[in-house]
Amino acid sequence: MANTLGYGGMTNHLGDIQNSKCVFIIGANPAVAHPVGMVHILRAKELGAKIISVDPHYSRTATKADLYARIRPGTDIAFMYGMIRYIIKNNLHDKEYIKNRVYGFEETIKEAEHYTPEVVEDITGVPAKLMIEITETMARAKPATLIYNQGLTQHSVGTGNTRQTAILQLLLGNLGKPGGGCNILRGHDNVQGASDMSNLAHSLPGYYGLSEGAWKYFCNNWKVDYKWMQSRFKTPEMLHKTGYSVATWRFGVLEEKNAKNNSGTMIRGMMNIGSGLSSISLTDVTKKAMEKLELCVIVDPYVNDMAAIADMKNDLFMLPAASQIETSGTVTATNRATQWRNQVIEPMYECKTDHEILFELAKRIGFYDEMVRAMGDGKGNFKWPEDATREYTQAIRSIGLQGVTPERLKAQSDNWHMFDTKTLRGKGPFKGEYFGLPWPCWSEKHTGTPILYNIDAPVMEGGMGFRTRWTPTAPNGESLLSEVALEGTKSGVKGHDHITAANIEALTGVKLTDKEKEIVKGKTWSTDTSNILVDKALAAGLCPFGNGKARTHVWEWIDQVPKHREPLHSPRPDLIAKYPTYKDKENHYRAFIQYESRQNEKVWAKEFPMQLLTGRLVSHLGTGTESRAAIYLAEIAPEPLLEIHPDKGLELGLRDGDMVWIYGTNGLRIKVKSKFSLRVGYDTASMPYTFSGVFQGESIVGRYPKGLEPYALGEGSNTIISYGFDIVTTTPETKCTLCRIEKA
Ligand SMILES: Nc1nc2c(c(=O)[nH]1)N[C@H]1C(S)=C(S)[C@@H](COP(=O)(O)OP(=O)(O)OC[C@H]3O[C@@H](n4cnc5c(=O)[nH]c(N)nc54)[C@H](O)[C@@H]3O)O[C@H]1N2
Ligand SMILES: Nc1nc2c(c(=O)[nH]1)N[C@H]1C(S)=C(S)[C@@H](COP(=O)(O)OP(=O)(O)OC[C@H]3O[C@@H](n4cnc5c(=O)[nH]c(N)nc54)[C@H](O)[C@@H]3O)O[C@H]1N2
Ligand SMILES: [Mo]
Repeated sequence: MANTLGYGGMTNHLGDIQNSKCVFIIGANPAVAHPVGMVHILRAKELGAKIISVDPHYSRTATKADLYARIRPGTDIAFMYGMIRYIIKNNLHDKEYIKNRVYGFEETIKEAEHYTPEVVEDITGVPAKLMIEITETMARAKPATLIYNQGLTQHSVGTGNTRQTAILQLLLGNLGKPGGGCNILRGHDNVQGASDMSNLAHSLPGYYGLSEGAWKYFCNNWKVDYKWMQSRFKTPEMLHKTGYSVATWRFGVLEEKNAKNNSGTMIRGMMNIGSGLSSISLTDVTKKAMEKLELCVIVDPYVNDMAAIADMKNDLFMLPAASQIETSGTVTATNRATQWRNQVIEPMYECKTDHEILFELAKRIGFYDEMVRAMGDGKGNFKWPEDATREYTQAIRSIGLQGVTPERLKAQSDNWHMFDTKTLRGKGPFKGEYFGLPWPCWSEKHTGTPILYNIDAPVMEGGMGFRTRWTPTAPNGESLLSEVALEGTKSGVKGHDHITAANIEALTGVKLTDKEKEIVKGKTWSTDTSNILVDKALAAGLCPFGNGKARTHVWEWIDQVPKHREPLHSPRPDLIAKYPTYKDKENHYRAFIQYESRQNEKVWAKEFPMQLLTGRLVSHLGTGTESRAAIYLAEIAPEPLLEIHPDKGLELGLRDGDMVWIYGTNGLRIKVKSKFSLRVGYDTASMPYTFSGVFQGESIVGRYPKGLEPYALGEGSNTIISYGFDIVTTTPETKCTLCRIEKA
């Protein structure tokens, strides 16, 4: 899911949570989704930390919390503004930290002024007294950590939510501190690696963006001609345009009006590698789009559920992919740490690894030579995956991967026992290294960075300020450079801009030789592949990307500070006028995406009075394609259950366990078994999203190839999840769905 804007993952790491005095969990359920990570949270609790859970669902995590607030879905920005306002009014903020390291707080304070405890209670449904108790507990604990996940991101305001968490932690001076930070517990195995490598539609690898400079930099690394690269696209401008996302491609198949964003063409073919497809909201739209395609190729070790749902004729090909135990290479964890994974068995039967399939595809299309040119001898003789690892780590300097070599990773992964699980510090031969060399790892001598933005550590041990990624000065003339130096800085420099060939001598006080000058001419720390600029900066105790202030006011964005906006399908129509959603977006990942036109289409809550939550089960993963095919896991959770409050259930004429129809705002319905539960509020129901095999009440199990039917079958919630997408990333607004429930 493309919800990463530059830095994703954890600022700190799981073991470090044990240093926390308060663990504030908002929109995450680690007891279910990160059971191993949860152990660290429980250890922190044993050591005296207070646990807080803010969640519309009384989750398994919430059962371990000292304080639990049942929040209305989609109102977290308002809730955190309530906290921010209270913190300011009661002088609980870290003034010194803000003065030294943060830009734009006045704007935050101005916006927060509106969110009195009463206003917050009205919007969020959380009693004012409880919000205040939570804020007091969080603000007085030093340090406090903040954990979030999909409860915050799958919203039209998802990006605003995630910004708001960082703003709250900046206000309390908790970012860049052991036991503090914003810790996003990420999803799949290697999802951090996938976003660093940029399986994303809006950037080249390493968050370099799509500018001409970025393309030229990568073409240089890949040893291909920039003009040749341009020639691969319909027009040269298309190099710089954000592509379709996993959520929007369907509109590129179905809606003619989007062709103008896509060089005048409609999408006619699709190759899907490792996405469940039914994981995206509006399953019927995906189905229609697939049925219209002229060619559809699915690369998957299992029968992808969408292949069974869509009614395709002779135009669907399923290529059996090898699983991850049949291949080797790097995987990057939620804390930016990379591990080397060894192949356990050879690919079985006729399946092939993903990279083999991609190489074969490149050969058929005719760019295999260019694809492998930067590996090994450049003539097609290379060692997989070591040379591929070298290629990407040496190119991705923006997040400091250049110190992450296959040799270091292999040695570490073979010697896990030589690392401390709480601090990640190595022992014996690994003294001076953190496990997984969490990025940035600026050189082969660098330790890796266990905690981002920590100015109390020297740069060679992972110290850094905030990035100066934008400009050194704000439009109002205020400096965006930090007012405090990084520990161990030699030249007396406090805040400074990112390191370039032009400023290196002035900032470090070191003279470059003529030869060095020639090599780094026109380069910056992130484009100088000789690492001269980075090495000189490190030697002077400076962080290559600068030492800036965190920016809470983003002057070029629609929401310059986060704003509460009612979900597209709001259960509180009375609040829409006051907190309306965004204007419709003409070209959002190449598709026309509705916001206000959808919100105002009708009073949705009249016809669809219930909110539907969807989330995870311990025994199934994602769409459940893999886990529902495992007989023992299927036995634990054989079908989806809809949790519904007993009062609501009785009002609807249900008895516990009755089958119900759930009607969605898209005109579709699904049939599931009810389960009376006090985990949900009176107006909210909850179900897992991890099922397939039943579509709108009908079994589709006969559509799977014989012998390959999943054991656990049931309706997928995304058939009826409401329309809606994040304003920046197009992540579906699955966490704010309205529905109507009736006895079946
Ligand atoms: N067993 C298992 N583990 C998994 C996965 C799996 O499928 N199965 N999937 C992995 C993946 S890909 C991911 S991304 C992670 C996801 O991990 P999580 O995000 O922790 O899991 P979710 O169940 O999606 O949602 C978390 C919580 O957010 C709450 N929530 C919903 N809406 C809101 C809201 O508006 N505000 C607030 N404050 N809370 C809200 C839900 O009630 C739920 O308790 O899990 C990973 N781990
Ligand atoms: N309603 C609702 N919808 C959601 C969510 C929610 O909370 N609520 N959560 C969202 C989130 S956070 C996520 S991450 C998505 C998850 O959605 P997906 O990523 O679509 O879910 P998975 O089931 O993990 O699908 C992965 C697919 O890859 C295949 N696969 C596994 N290993 C390999 C491999 O090595 N190679 C290849 N080629 N294929 C492989 C699997 O068999 C499966 O078909 O769902 C999203 N959708
Ligand atoms: Mo995810």
